[in-house]
Amino acid sequence: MQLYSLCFILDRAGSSSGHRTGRDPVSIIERAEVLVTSPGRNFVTLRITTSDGVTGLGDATLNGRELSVVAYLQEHVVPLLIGRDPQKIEDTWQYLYRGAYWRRGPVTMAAISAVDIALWDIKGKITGQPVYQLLGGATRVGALAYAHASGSDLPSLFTSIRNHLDQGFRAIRVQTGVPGLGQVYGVGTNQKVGEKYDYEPAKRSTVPLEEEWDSAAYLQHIPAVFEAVREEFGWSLPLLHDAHHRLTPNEAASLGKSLEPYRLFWLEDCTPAENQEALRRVRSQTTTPLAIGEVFNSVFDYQTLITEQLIDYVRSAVTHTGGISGLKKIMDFAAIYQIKSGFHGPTDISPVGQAAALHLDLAIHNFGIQEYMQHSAPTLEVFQTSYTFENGLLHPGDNPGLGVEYDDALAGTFEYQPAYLPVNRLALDGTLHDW
Ligand code: CS2
Ligand code: MG
Repeated sequence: MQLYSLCFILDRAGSSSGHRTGRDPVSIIERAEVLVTSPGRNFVTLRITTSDGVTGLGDATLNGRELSVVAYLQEHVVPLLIGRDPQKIEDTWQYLYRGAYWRRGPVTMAAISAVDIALWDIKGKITGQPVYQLLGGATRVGALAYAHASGSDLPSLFTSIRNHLDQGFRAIRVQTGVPGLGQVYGVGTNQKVGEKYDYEPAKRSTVPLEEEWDSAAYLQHIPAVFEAVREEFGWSLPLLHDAHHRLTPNEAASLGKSLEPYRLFWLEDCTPAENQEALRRVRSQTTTPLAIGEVFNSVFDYQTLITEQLIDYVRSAVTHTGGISGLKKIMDFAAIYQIKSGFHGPTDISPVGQAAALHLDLAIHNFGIQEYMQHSAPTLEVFQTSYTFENGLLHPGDNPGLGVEYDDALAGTFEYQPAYLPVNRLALDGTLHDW
């Protein structure tokens, strides 16, 4: 994939963005590059460079729709950034959000998120501070992480759980195959003892792969899985589960109720939540904690869920909900209703996005837990990170900014390849179902 980069050399006679708010900036945005690389999976990164040569990175990856964000950035955002004051993060956010006229949506908000994250990276470098210090400093020594454990059956699931416990994880998400069904969401290849978890649902293909589904078989199967896991691993290990949008509100209520004896840390995406009121049904039937929001991209997607306390955790990715600025506003709103964070952190959030999430995790008071799926070795060679994972806790590190560097030469050797998330069809009759 050709490296997209748009370099506007500023004409001192005037900026291309035509803004005039306040004093003339000390330095301005001089270059913005949209970088695509694919070390095992596709990533889109925005790099902003100021006239002082300070660079900031933003994660613009939208899994399976990457090139739509590339185009949005390249055609409609980068030209507006050149000449702007890189320190005016909030004004730039509002300029790109309100100025677009066509508000919200995953593509627009992924682009705005990337700009926001890159500008916080720059502000950290200019001030010599890690971003979390600029957000009010640390309110915890580290962010509790949870791992993805899975298996096609109980023995392989137990091996996967043990592998992650041996790595130091202190919270585990549990996903298994469903008897009678083929590949389903969240079940990676069965791990051998000590083997790294490997699951990339967005397979490189020109059309989405198809998986099959049967909600009745799944609802029948899952409670016994958690009974066995509690039997094997005890009651102090926080366990999470992702229903991945595949149930009706009534099915979700039934699942939440059937899992109550196993005291989950959370049940995630139990039912599609565009219809936020659907969660009233689930909430009224079960005390199993609920996490929702990884496909959301604005505070309005949460408004009923938060004000009616229909969820316990905000699942958004910092890369899909307006960046550090956007997600922090949502978390400050959620804090009023005693709702905590559970930020999205699969491998389709790049190390830049993961680092941005960790700075927020450290700074906000209403932190809950952080997803940590661990990127592949090639990915971590392209993106050199400073975040650490010790004793089950993640820390972003104390380098100025986000603490991530990007290796252009290596990134350029990994060509973009089309890749799509799967689609789901009912095993019974092929009806298209939520994946
Ligand atoms: C999943 C994601 O991590 C999760 O909770 O829901 O892995 C999701 O399937 C992917 O981010 C889709 O790209
Ligand atoms: Mg999920």
